[in-house]
Amino acid sequence: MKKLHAGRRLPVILSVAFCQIPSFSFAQDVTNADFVAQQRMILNVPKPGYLNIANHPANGAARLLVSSFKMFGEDSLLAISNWHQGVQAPQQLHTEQLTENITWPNEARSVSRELFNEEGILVSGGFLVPGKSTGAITFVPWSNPKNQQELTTPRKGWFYHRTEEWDVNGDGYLDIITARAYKPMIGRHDGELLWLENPGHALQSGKAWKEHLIGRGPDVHFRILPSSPSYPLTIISTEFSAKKMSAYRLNKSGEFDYTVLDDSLGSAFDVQIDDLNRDGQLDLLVTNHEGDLKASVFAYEFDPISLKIHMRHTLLTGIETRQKAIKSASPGPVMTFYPSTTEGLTPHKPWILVSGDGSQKAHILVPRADRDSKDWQYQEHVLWNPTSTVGQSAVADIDGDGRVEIFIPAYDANQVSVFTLEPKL
Ligand SMILES: [Ca+2]
Ligand SMILES: [Ca+2]
Ligand SMILES: [Ca+2]
Repeated sequence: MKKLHAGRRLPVILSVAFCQIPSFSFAQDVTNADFVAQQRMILNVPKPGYLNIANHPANGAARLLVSSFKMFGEDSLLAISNWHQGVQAPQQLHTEQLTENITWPNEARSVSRELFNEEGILVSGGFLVPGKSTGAITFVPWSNPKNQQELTTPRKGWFYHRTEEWDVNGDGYLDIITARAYKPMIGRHDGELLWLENPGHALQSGKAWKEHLIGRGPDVHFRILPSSPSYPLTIISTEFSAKKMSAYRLNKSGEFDYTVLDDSLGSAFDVQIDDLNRDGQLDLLVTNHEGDLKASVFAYEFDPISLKIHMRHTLLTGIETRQKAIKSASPGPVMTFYPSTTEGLTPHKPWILVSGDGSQKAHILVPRADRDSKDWQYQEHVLWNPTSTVGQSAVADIDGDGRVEIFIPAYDANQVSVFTLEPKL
């Protein structure tokens, strides 16, 4: 573990367990996979908002990255390590504060070594609260996290949630695609999808990367369609303020064509791309973020070439927002995952983890008919009900024992709960 800077606050530790809490079972309708979720421990972590898993380049060992932010004072990016004995022994875990110099860190994720010629974490930051609304995209190198580099030029009141990489201009250097939002307390909101041009040889110059506007509207989340010879660079974006899901596609003249995919889903929030029903065709997995019973999780069957939507399926709706603060809404980020990495135990269709945000729960959606690609029904299970805002969760077999762990952040409760999915044999 890296030594902290002299004079810095010590890293916040740690982890008191509720080990072996009585488990509950779910997936009783899944014929080939039947699992019990065991709550293994609860880590005490200040204001955890976004979680992610990253492998440290030195030894490949998994780190749980925690983006920790609050209304006032310093925010921080934490890395929790030593998991090889950790799920049984929470007192063995180490928590390292990688940086406290990023304003309101949102998504933090490992990036391709190609981008910066060294391993590190790319952090999207900022949020609409006063004093924290001017965000940035920041690279934090594993070798020296204090030597972080901002890739964006500060722009007052604009903040970022997600990044992806793609060589947009085809010069051989991966660029960064991101979206940013402008949401003053009073006045007009705005959103921009943009790409940041990798300067190549000037990587370590410390200068911000050149910004190129792709389009107005996308403000929080997006995903790039997987590369295909059948279509050029295509970005599926959510437009939270404009209440739309849309697509931007690079055309031959280097501009981006715009297509509205759905303008009736409410305030569009997260989007992921996966083949949900395992019919061989990619689908879109999308959440909105609504304070009333419109709060939903949707799946879209679509044609990635024509970008025509064939069918929208509502996987979960009527999600109750229990958080009482102004603008509270549900759900938050969504992801697909498999409950096991062991051959023979892995179901055909992926499961879905919904971070509830204002619902104050973590919801798991299990396909009702694992082998029927025409069936879009899901059984909802509440994995955890911490009565606290639930931020972005993470899934990985973190200790490498073949059983999958699920990590859920409870923001207001200053807790991260760790579950293991046990196959019922
Ligand atoms: Ca490039
Ligand atoms: Ca499909
Ligand atoms: Ca495990």
